[in-house]
Amino acid sequence: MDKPFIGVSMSRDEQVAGAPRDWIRKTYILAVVGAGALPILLPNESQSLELLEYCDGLLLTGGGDFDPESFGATDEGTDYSGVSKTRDEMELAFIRAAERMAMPVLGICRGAQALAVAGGGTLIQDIPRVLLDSPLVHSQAEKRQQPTHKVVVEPQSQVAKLLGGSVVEVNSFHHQAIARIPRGYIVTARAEDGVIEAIENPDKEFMVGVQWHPEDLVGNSLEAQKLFAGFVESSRQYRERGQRYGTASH
Ligand SMILES: [Mn+2]
Repeated sequence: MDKPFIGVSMSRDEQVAGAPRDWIRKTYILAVVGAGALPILLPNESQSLELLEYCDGLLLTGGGDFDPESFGATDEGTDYSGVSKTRDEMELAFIRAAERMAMPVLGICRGAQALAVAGGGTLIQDIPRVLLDSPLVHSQAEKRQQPTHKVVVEPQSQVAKLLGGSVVEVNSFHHQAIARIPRGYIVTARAEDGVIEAIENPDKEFMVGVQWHPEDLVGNSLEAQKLFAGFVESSRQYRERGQRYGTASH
């Protein structure tokens, strides 16, 4: 049985010893493989848009902050880290292409924010500056596989069906969050301080973003495994419908 191909976006460090570098944490690869798919890494080069056409699903990974210009905002003077305009532009192009092809998309952390930005939404540039009274720490110091806060999931949503629960323990490595969701999307999970933790587009087969990092939780979280399994299953169906480039009508 052919395995679906999952295109996986990559982080970009603009300057490492004077040269840019595209890279990825291995847990994304292991989570994709563990769910029965094969990852195809998408470097931050325009040719990756061609490569994406051979994929059956798009996984948008976590990483550095979006340049506020990309969502029509000005720099509020927060401590941006890992900003790469190249990556911003590439991922927004990946999302537009995936939408055009009706390809399943799972956005993780920055990837969820990418879905919001691509659709015309906006981001909170720095959670601690906006939510002064929040008792939650969204930039956890604990190790990556350690859940540190709860999210409350909207019943009946795709995310609820995927996770199989209404309250889920998650990890948290973000100082930014989605402020305004794009038209067509709904918020499907929030932290207890109100921070948006998951969004989805109910008109699409699979267009889901989660603010936490399920790829680091798959070892000990059934919900995280189910999320990847559901995404890979949608990608398998996309492939079986003959939508992949080369087997589709074009
Ligand atoms: Mn969080």
